[in-house]
Amino acid sequence: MEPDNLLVIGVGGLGCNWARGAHTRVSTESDLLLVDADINSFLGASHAHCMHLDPSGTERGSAALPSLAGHRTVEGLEDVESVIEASELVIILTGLGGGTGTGSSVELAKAAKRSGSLVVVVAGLPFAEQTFRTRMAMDALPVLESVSDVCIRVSLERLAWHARTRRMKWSEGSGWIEELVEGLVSTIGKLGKINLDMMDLKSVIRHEGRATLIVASGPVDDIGKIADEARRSPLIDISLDNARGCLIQVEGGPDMTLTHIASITEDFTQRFNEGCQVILGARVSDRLIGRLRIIAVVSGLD
Ligand SMILES: Nc1nc2c(ncn2[C@@H]2O[C@H](COP(=O)(O)OP(=O)(O)OP(=O)(O)O)[C@@H](O)[C@H]2O)c(=O)[nH]1
Ligand SMILES: [Mg+2]
Repeated sequence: MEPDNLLVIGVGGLGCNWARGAHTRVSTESDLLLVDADINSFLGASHAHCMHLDPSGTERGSAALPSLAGHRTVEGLEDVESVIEASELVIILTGLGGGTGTGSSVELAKAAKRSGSLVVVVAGLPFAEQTFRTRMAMDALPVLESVSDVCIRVSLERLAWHARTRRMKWSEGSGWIEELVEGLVSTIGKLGKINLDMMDLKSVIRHEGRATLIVASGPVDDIGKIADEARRSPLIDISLDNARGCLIQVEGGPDMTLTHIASITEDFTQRFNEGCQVILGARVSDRLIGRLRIIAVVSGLD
């Protein structure tokens, strides 16, 4: 796949933060589009395509008005159409509950779908005490899910918890959002030992039910622990038991063997549905000597 066939889009303040951080890991194999009404979201990202939703330049957001943001997005689509149309896979990162992310991400997902792209959305869900924002997010989710191929819900609560244990910032993705995007792009965008492609991803996500993405890593001599971490890693409360589809990419250093690949896959998928469709890929990366990393799309969840 050509590099510019992969596009990372950040929408709204939080989404742009996440996208800027995640894109630094995949800048050679994907393009970046930032969408916000607040020009501060574009600072330091001169390499990015930017869609400024407030042409008059006086506002800092969409004043918690998703419909306004949605409307402005549709009006501005023409300027970014060529970037979206060139992409086979579009990854949209956003935090729901504000005006821009909530309203604009739906229109961007629709545009990407119309141009035939596969659309993966990573949607942050507000903290529990943010009741108004949570209500707004919950209203938007079904729409977002209906216009995307995979919609991954990320609880900001859990992300913040992960951030504390990793000494990182949830607003910058806790390290986890970056890993997720890097995993997706490297799974789909690069040649591996056993190559996976877009058709494999499409085939896995067609299973009915919810889908989620998993990233976990650890030393190659403790496969059980990596599989365990993987099963616990979803950032939203959802059980993987009985999953009906799974695309799994195992990455390791040059010391990785086929036995490693087989045992981690077996361990990770042991509680999945008996008839679960498992598609396996593997990739060698010099940076991972002595370690294994798995990235999985798990679908058909109850
Ligand atoms: N507690 C807390 N939550 C935040 C903060 N910033 C963002 N969030 C959460 O992230 C969600 C998305 O926020 P933003 O990305 O800033 O919103 P936006 O899409 O830019 O929307 P507008 O600014 O209203 O146009 C919110 O609904 C909150 O749940 C923050 O500073 N503190
Ligand atoms: Mg904002």
